[in-house]
Amino acid sequence: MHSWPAPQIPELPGRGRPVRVHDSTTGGLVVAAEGPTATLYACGITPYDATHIGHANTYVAFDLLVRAWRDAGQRVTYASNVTDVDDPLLERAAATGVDWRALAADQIALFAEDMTALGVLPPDVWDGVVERIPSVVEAVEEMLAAGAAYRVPVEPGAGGTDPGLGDVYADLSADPAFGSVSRFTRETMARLFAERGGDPARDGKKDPLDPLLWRRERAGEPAWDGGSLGTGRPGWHVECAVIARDALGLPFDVQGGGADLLFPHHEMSTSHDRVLSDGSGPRVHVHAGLVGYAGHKMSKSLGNLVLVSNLRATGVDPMAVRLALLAHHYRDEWEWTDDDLPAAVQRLETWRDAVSGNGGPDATATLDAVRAALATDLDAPGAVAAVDAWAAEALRPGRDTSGDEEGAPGVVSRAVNALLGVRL
Ligand code: 5CA
Ligand code: ZN
Repeated sequence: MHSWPAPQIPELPGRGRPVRVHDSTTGGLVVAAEGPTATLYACGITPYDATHIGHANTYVAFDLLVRAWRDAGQRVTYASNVTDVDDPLLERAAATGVDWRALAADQIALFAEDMTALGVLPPDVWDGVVERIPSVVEAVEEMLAAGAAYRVPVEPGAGGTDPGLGDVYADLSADPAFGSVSRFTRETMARLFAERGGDPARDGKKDPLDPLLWRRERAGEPAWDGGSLGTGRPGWHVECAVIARDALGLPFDVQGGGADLLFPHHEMSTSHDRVLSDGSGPRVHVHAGLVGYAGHKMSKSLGNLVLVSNLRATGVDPMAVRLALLAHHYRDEWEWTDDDLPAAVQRLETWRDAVSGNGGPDATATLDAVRAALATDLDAPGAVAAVDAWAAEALRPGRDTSGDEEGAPGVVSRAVNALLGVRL
């Protein structure tokens, strides 16, 4: 798929330092990518509803990572997907009487508009699941051949003209490292698997946690040629495993998403990565905290949404939306309130005021503080505080301006743009 247009990233003096992030597996800070190149796979949207503040928060978090890597001189490849065929999309399309492809296309276009407005860098590789089906089929065939997957009979009427082939599930017992990403107990895994799209009660599975790899054709559902698997469509986790592997190779540096993806999604996709390779997967797992609204996690299925497109439609400056997100650390769980936006609008105005002057206080320490904050687990609030302090000094009435640097406002403005993605 074509991703959205890339914003310009201004040049900055000097260079950022190596970026460390919190690894969900170990709970510690680790260097996100060693060496001259850096690779990221951040899970993309399921396009059945519009981008809400929670999604935006997660994509802005990974955008900060890409920007910090680039500032540190690393060559970045960022890959993402769109889950453009999945149960919630098909259900929403059926419920609203829209063709599922049209619903997906509309929501993907709206997402791209929202990301463009928020100054989020586009992925270098942006693959829809429906574009990668032959590759997923090959991977599932490979897992079957390796004894890491098995077929489960389908109910009468399912399976098109070839009902005997059955659905295909991963055999988790073939992967001794299963569980090593989340390190959750079996009990927690069982609860989350049931809550987050798994089918623990499906008859014929060896282990209730075994995830679906290939779902045979069902009446009223789209299906693709699956070669020796028979007609059907891919399971969720294997899609991301294959898209990431095809785009980045294995191992790659960071696999990311919102905290709801740690288990089962990233546990399962990493298990598939291992089985499909020599045991490699993502080196680091990074998860953004879930944003809530009105007492619950903001979610398309609950409907408690603050939509980026609605905010834009009411004339809100998208840079203020972005600043509202940056006021929270990406790993925090927080709730969007009516105060978030006015505070960000005020800050944006102050910053714009402060950089509009001819000359200002020296910006070297500010640039360094912004870089240091972002290199330490993408601490956007720390970076924002450093800019706040410079702006407050620049605007302080009666301050001594004799030592002002002519280029300082430009340096701050470019740093805010390049590193925080906020255009002043
Ligand atoms: N298509 C899958 C991933 S392969 C998916 O989870 N799609 S999604 O549209 O539901 O979410 C897109 C991204 O936003 C995911 O990284 C998800 O973890 C994140 N996300 C969803 N809800 C929230 C929320 N309330 N707060 C923060 N991030 C969220
Ligand atoms: Zn994913």
